[in-house]
Amino acid sequence: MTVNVGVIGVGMIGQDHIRRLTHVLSGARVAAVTDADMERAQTVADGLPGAKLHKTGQDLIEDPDVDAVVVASWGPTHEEFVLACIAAGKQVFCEKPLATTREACERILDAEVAAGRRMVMVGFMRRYDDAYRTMKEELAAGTIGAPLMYYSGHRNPSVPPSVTTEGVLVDTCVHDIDVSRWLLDSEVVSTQVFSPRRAGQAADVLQDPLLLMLIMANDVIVNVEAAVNVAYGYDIRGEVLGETGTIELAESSKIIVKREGRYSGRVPADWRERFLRAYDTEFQEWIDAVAAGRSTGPSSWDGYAATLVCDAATEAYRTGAPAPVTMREKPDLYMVGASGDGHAPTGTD
Ligand code: NAD
Ligand code: ISE
Repeated sequence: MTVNVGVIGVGMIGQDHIRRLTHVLSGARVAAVTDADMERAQTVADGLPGAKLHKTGQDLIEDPDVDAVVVASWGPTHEEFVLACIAAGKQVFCEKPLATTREACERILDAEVAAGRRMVMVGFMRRYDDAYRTMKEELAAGTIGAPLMYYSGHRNPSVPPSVTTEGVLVDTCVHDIDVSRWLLDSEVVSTQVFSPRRAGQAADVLQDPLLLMLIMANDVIVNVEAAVNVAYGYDIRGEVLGETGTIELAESSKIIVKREGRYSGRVPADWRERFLRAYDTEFQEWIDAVAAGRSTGPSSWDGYAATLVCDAATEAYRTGAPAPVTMREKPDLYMVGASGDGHAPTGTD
């Protein structure tokens, strides 16, 4: 079966996902696109033989020729489109964030629970990265005993001057928050934000770097370092300290060159390069699940949890004090094994 995918939002990541759906992966084709910028949508549609152009996301979702939907528009628009997909009974891949407020995420949880089946996958692609997956397997195997602390380094070469400190917590640290919950199989119960000496090249309004502490329900403490103007490249780091050893992400360069008494490797330019394979795997698993009539991957619950932690981190940054994370009870639908989620445990109670 070929899954006919409709894509809402054809900006930077929307176009990258269209490229992989069209040229890299199997079992899917892009059948329809839309964007608030109709000129951009038209240009993208012109490059996709047979793809329809819709005026709005709602029109695209209602199109009977669209089997499943990718939402890659701006964060505040996600709730509307995800709810419409659930109402239409269509599987939806939603780029992070699931939605931008607690209330919006809860409306999505309520709708999915009322529908009685999972239809939403959130784009937390790190869970599909080989290195992170191996790290999780080693942790589960008990190779280094119980995890005690986790360091998550997230460095971007630069960000546009419009990016705010809150934006870094919500848009960048959200990945560290999700991967921490997933790796450590535990929810975040409170968070605190520290402001180190500012980088001279950061815009005046921006606190860069940031240090975010996450206290997990299982007492592990996570130390997230977000630095978004490091200039030298896109550098993602991770190290778990366990009772009897450590596990860390290796350097991602494919080769190391040694010459004239020095050695060097490539630092990825951006998230597209660093997580290229992870995005491919993420989408292939989603397509395969949609074709098989089941759900997979990070759920609405995972999107909800991440948004709550981002909210708490924003509050902690504002006050300088620790901020608690309060969650509603986890519905049965999101318990491991309850929804056909064959891998990548999301049972982060
Ligand atoms: P972008 O600004 O390049 O593209 C977003 C597009 O959505 C634009 O073309 C815009 O016109 C369109 N849009 C906005 N509102 C719309 C609406 N109501 N209907 C239809 N289209 C609408 O942004 P981007 O960098 O591609 O980010 C898009 C989403 O992907 C964001 O939620 C972002 O957080 C997420 N993202 C995820 C990753 C990741 O690593 N997983 C990386 C980058 C972006
Ligand atoms: C971007 O939106 C992403 O999701 C990237 O993965 C992240 O590294 C970057 O900081 C964000 O702006």
